[in-house]
Amino acid sequence: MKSLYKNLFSSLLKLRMTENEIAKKYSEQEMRCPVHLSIGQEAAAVGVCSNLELQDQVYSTHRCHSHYLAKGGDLRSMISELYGKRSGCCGGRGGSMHLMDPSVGMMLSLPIVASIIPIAVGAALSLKLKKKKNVISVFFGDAAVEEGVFHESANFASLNKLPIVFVCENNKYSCFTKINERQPSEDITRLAKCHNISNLRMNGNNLINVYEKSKMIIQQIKKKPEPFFLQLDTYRHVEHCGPNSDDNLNYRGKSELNNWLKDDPLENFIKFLKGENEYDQKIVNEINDKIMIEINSAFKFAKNDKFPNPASIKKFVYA
Ligand SMILES: Cc1ncc(C[n+]2csc(CCOP(=O)(O)OP(=O)(O)O)c2C)c(N)n1
Ligand SMILES: [Mg+2]
Repeated sequence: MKSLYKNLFSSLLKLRMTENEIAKKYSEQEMRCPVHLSIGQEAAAVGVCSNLELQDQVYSTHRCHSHYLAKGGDLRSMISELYGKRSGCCGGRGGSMHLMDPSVGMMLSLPIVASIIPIAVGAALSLKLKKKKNVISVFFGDAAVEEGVFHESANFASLNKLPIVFVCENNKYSCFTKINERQPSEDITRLAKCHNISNLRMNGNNLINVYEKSKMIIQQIKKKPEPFFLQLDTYRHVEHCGPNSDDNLNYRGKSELNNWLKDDPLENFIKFLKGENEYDQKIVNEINDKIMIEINSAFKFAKNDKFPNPASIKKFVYA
């Protein structure tokens, strides 16, 4: 297997296996932190982040597990954070919607919809003022563009030619409300166009395509700083928050659901590898085993870790 394909596959599989394990622990009521799983949407994170260097920065939302891991965030600190333990990336105070690991450029995740966008734009301004050749990548959902602050941020980034990729993961839903009940068109690039921002809409479940396109976009921004808006159409496989299916509520049509579940990023990539004659079951098994060992060790560590000292409750509270 070519080393690029091996790296992409390992990264994709690690996200899927980690999310599945979190889902399991949550279902067994061993973990109580609410989790917005990225199962089904992982190719966006892997495709974009695989083109980023250590000093490039990522900002994310409530659905941040995949961005954190794809940027190289530490797995133990993530799982400990989900268990509310002191070795967690926020000392056990943040939970699943506040994942960060600045040592690898995973700067911040915030659950208030769209609130991360102006912060990422500020970071892009900082890079530009410091004449750094790095790029910011900010991930958000289709609902975030409905907040006014998205437009102020996009306008500012465009006007000041900031080095930022706006990555909009369009999974069609804001909780239970479909995009066509909220916006006049599912083509969200129309909102980039009105701010004079170069843009592209594509299927976000085809890892190799997302990887290749974002490679070009990121290289271009590094040569000549200016924002880019990338719309990646995708689908979440489980409920908005939690490990279960909520399709008994019938807010997602049966045929839509079946079509999107078949367009699975992991299955798609395996098909791609087979088509290229690059699929090697022995290597895949090795990758799988290595990831499982890492995941088991992270969960074991997190469970044995201590909760934060109650006496430290006021630490980090700004007076
Ligand atoms: C300002 C604000 N309003 C409402 C919420 C409640 N809320 C949390 S996630 C969410 C839906 C977000 O949808 P989207 O941005 O498309 O991301 P997805 O969950 O689909 O990944 C909402 C409404 C919130 N967190 N922040
Ligand atoms: Mg959405």
